[in-house]
Amino acid sequence: MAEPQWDSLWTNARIATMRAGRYATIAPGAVAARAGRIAWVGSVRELPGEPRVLARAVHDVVGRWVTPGLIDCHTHLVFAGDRAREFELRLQGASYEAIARAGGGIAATVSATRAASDDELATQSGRRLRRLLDEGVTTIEIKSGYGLRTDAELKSLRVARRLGETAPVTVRTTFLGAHAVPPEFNGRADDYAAYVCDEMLPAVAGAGLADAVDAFCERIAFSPDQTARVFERAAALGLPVKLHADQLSDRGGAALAARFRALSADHLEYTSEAGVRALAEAGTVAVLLPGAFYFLREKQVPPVAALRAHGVPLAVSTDCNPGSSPLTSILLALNMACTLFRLTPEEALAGATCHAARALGMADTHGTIEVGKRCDLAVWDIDDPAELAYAIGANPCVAVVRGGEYR
Ligand code: DI6
Ligand code: FE
Repeated sequence: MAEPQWDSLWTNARIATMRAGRYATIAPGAVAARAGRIAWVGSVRELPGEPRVLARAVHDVVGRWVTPGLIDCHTHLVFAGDRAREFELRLQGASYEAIARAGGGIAATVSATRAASDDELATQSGRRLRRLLDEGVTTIEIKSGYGLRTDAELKSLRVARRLGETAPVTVRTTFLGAHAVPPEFNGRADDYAAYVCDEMLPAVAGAGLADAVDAFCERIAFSPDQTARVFERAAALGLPVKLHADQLSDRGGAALAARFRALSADHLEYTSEAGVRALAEAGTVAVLLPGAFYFLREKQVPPVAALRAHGVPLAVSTDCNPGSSPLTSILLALNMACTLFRLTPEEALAGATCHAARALGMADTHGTIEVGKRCDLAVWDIDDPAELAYAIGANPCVAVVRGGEYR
């Protein structure tokens, strides 16, 4: 008898392929994997033979929903300590910006992260990662930005890479040296930006530890000029860029990101119509982060209707970080994207699959269930895919397939 052509076959599934950002459902459907990639997807009726003859392993998912593995495309997952105390202060009236100006906020996480060993950092961050993986996440982006010194930034990126080797998840790393001005550079943001460009960026690129470069363009962080300098250096080193843009005020961040053909512009609460148009022209993905909006009790929502009207792809992510979004649930992020930003459940799911892949420059290989893509799948005990964004605090994920295998 001939060798089976596929390694594994999942059959009797209801498949939300998320092709072109739509559910694009196939039911009853089947999906097959060979060498970690999707080798076949289609209706059960069209399978080219008997399942047992076609694949070495056959999994009957008995009508469960199957989606692409979820992609969390914007996280600051690697940090030490927590900021629960700061949460207390904020509830007694202090604002996020006031706490940051008083040396708390990001600076507090920076001291804890600098002091932690690689192992400590990996243990603390691994706990957060586990919670995301339990909800069907198969790819995650992890930013540095709590080291703000060459050694500590390298350590954070090293730990992020290591999490991708020790846990069943694909990790994309982003260097966010321009996240905040560290205490040693107080009042000297220009000097620190130069240090990021001249010393940290070449060291990080030289060590091959970053897949992209990000910056926080904001009144309490870096100006558009400083950000542009970081981006010019990133481009010279051949690294794509992303930007924390217009989160707390309109600094023209979206247009700046577009000028550098950024993979994504993230937050965007204060982005103007002109900024939206620039994103559309550049093909830059808008990453919406409702967890930060919620946790900081922001009032201005991102211009979702304009982004939609201009055809800007919308991604959704946790922004997992200790200060503004201590969120380790991608499903809750989907819910918030709908309740707070008025995305549809279909748009929200596309935001954590298809469009999230594009925000990481991985659209050719990840984010949809299509032949040739990596076989990363999540299996759900739900009756309708809208439930993923609808339910609050439920985790209907019953199995995860990573690179064609249950892991
Ligand atoms: N925007 C944010 O909301 C986070 N970083 C950023 O650039 C906040 C990070 C923190 O407060 O620790
Ligand atoms: Fe962020």
